[in-house]
Amino acid sequence: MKKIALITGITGQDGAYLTELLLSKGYEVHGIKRRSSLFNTDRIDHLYQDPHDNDVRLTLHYGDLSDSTNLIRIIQQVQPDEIYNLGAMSHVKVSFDTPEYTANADGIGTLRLLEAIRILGLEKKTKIYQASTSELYGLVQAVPQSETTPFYPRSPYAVAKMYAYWITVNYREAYGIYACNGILFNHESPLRGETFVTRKITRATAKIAMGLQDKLYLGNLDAQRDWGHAKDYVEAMYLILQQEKPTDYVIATGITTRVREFVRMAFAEVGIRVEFKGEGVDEKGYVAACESADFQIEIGKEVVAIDPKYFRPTEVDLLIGDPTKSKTLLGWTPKYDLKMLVEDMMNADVDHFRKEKLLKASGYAIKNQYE
Ligand code: NDP
Ligand code: GDR
Repeated sequence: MKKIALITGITGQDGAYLTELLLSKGYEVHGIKRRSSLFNTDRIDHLYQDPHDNDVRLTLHYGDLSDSTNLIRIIQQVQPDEIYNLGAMSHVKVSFDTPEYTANADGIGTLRLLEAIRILGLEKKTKIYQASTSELYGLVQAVPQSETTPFYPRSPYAVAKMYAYWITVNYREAYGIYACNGILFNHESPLRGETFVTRKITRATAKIAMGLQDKLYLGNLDAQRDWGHAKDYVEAMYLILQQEKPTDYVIATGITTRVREFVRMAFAEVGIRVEFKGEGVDEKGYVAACESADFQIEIGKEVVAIDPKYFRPTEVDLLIGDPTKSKTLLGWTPKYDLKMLVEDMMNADVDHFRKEKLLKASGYAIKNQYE
């Protein structure tokens, strides 16, 4: 029998990779997408199937995590074997600007799904995966962070996700629902949202190398993150729902890297060596050498600068995960290391901006985007 999965957040980075994975495993996939004034399905357009065709295995439904009636109706109609709750206002900095909305979508949204399972009497049929996060660890208590490390959330996003984490555990214990938290550390890819730091860096690096942008403005260069590739991480989500017993897992690489090092690695991909002058809010990164014949930028040019607007009211300084449990119980190991991740992202962005440069040279304007 073909399994049926329902994915919230299907239009996001992880939603796209997970959809691809589940379709490749023969699943029928349903996704919840928000109504938007523009098309917002770029990441899954290559998987689109005309709903009028026979044997359609990918179906999108309009919906929102803030609307329980809509969630109940979709779940009743779809009767999923597995729900992957990836939908969220996922930007930590933006959550300080929209704390109430974040609590509603990221916290209560999870409750709405769990209640829908209960209301529809699907406790024994429908498994649910909750997209929990390393942001729960927040202010460092101990490293590396594992399933037993205490939480100390440091943003409205993390506090909302903390509610979602515990309500998932509670519904598992109270009602016997197969409900699991994947505590995923940062994972990136060429599909990563443009305002997260890694993608912001790879896009800007490609543009600077191409002469399309002057400088990259960043916030805290000293934050340390345990970065993996989203393709590896969606494999873990799938595995988490295939086990005999439901439980919670840390998914991480076990290696941490500073933001400034990610900057160096990205520029190195286009043959540009960046060195940083000084420390703190005035810090600047200048081109120490330009080794690439393709991308010639002036030596000594400042390519990175700090803009304090990117600092957060409370920061998470250090994340480094301990993936022992997932390696042992799920047999999960990532295929990508950080170097491969940076290469993958840089290749995609260089390719993209090469085309944009051609368009610009032919007189077409390039879009401005907010970061
Ligand atoms: P994205 O920001 O790329 O995608 C978020 C998705 O959620 C989008 O499809 C978005 O829709 C949707 N969404 C936002 N608000 C709502 C809402 N109110 N109702 C329904 N859908 C909504 O995130 P990622 O793919 O990177 O992350 C997936 C999940 O994993 C998120 O929950 C995130 O918090 C969590 N997470 C991510 C990590 C990472 O490093 N990527 C690490 C740990 C956890 P739209 O396209 O319309 O905006
Ligand atoms: P994070 O990711 O907050 O860890 O949340 P993000 O890439 O936004 O920030 C990582 C670190 O980089 C620092 N930083 C900047 N960040 C952004 N976005 N823009 C900048 O200009 C900049 N300069 C420095 C940040 O201060 C931070 O320390 C991500 C999201 O995907 C969450 O949804 C997820 O739960 C966690 O990862 C795990």
